[in-house]
Amino acid sequence: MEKVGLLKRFEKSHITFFVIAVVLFWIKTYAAYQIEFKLGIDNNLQKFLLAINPISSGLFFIGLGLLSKKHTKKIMIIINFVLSFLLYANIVYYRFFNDFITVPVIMQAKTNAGQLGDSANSLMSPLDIFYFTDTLILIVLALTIFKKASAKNRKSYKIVLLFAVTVFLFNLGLAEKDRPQLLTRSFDRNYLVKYLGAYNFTILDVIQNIKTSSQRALASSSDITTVENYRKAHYTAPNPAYFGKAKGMNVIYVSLESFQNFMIDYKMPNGQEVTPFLNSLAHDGNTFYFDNFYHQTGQGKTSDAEFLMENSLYPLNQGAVFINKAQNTYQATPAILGQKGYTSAVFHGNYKTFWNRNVMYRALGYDQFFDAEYYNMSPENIKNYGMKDKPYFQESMSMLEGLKQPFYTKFITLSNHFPFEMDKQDTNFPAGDFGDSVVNNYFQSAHYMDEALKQFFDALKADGLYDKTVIVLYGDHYGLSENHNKAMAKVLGVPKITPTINAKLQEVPLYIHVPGVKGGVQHQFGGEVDVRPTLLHLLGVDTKDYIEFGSDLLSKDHRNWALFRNGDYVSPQVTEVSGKFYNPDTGELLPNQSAYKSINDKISTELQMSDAVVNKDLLRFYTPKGFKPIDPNEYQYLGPKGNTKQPKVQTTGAQ
Ligand code: GP9
Ligand code: MN
Repeated sequence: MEKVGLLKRFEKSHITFFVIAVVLFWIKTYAAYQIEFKLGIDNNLQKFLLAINPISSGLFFIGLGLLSKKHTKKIMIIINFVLSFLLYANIVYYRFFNDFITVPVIMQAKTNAGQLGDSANSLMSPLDIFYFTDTLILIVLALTIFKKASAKNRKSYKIVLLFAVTVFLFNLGLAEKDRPQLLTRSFDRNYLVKYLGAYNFTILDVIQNIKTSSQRALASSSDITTVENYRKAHYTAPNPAYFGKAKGMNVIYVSLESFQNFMIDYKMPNGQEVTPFLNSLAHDGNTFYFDNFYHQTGQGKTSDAEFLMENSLYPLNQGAVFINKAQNTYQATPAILGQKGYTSAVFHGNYKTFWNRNVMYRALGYDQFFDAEYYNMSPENIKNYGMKDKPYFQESMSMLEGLKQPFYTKFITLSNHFPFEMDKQDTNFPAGDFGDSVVNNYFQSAHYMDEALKQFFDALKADGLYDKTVIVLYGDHYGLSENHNKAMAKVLGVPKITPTINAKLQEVPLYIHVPGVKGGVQHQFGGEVDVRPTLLHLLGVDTKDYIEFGSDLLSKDHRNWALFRNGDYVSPQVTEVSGKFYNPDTGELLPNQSAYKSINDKISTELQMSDAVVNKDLLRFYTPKGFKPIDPNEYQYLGPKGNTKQPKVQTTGAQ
């Protein structure tokens, strides 16, 4: 009898409810880790850490309910729901970006709100209700078995807190053992989640963001001197054979949405080329085509690529520069060329607030921004994020022709965007058959983009612009994330995607067409950061006085490597992935790993220098010779009725 009574009392205590809540939360989180995230678990210690890392968060947060005598269960359920929501948001985000949500990403969500809807829907499934089952079970338990349970005392939270901290320190200690400097060298969010868990990651992220915003406040003009010295030591002098060869010409940049280099010359099983136009351009001998060129974007995707190309600075480790650092001082290409008589404009079939472009373009010095408001956004003309590439280029022509020459322009395509679905009437190209609908679709949308580009080139030839314009085409970032590696192995005809193949999949094509200049296939390694000095040198603008991190791809002294924003590295001899060095040709680990440690130092310094410029807003302390600092307030994009460079007007500020 007594035993049964004890059991009954035990069952009905809040502590039991709490323990059940933590255990369910733990199981759910661990299941999510296994099902949703590819964290690269290498050894038993990592397996163990992954299994225990949700415990401290569960104890700490759900335990907060114990502080209230009256509403213990209610608070625990609410906290459980909030944590479940955070986990689920990370899951949906990861399904697309292969990455975790950070504070700046949340800021972005505000800016991009409403337009991400379609992508998000395609990433969710009814089965996802599983990630909320623990919350549902707790609600049922609270209303039934534990209905009458009442709290005994509040002291229990102190014990729980002590327990949570101990578990966390134990967890951190083991993690640091496996990965020294885990917290300081946080280039890769996967590592933090793998070792410390998705929830602790968010806490660390919040702390880190508070730290970065204080960096700007604490920076002073002396900070730029270190960067200036670094820059001087790494300046690559132009190649006299190309310097000024495009002087006075117009410039057209085309951002090829999600377009990866493996597509060039790729043939479908029936022998059909996917991108015949881009293939012919790669081999026409009159265009520079770079076949070892890498994207270096982070969470800011398209906008990060834009940032790299026009500033020759690296984007941020977290969030988009376009969103978080749009108030900084820049010395970007549109501003530089603007002071040399160029008119600058962007053409994009999406609304101007996306990626905070309308604010950032002012800081970059763009005279005009032809956004969705200038296009016929009828239902048959739009898909995904905006205008389909064919009507987009077609409608852009009259606006382009209306610009005062010489012009510096950027076209941002959209059709080849995840999930790469096409309207039936827009394609008769066969989809792939690789057992993954996203990968299968990719071939159709890339083919469509290729046709649109051909049409654009034909239009430029027809109106005579082609012969006086430098045209730069670049893939902005990968389109098929690691989540599709199984199908990608089939696409590439390899048994599996190894770390070196995966690094190679980050290649995007770069083309530079200069009228009257012989081009050809270029094998040197480089990345998006290198394009600005290459272009400015072609236009006859020396870059010596600019704070930039790229190296002219056509220079004889071009450095032959590229780094990725997560700290990985590629060169003809070495591929570094997550701190391990591989032979790029065989994919095997290189013997004597420690011999390559200097690569790590080289890339860390380079990223730190660039990050200092961006995070501390250092360009406000530096003006290159011959450059006049621009005032973003002088640029406004008022839509089709009043879009022009304006005298000082009130700014709205998007943040
Ligand atoms: C949206 C377009 C796509 O305007 O640039 O952005 P992405 O999702 O590729 O960054
Ligand atoms: Mn993009």
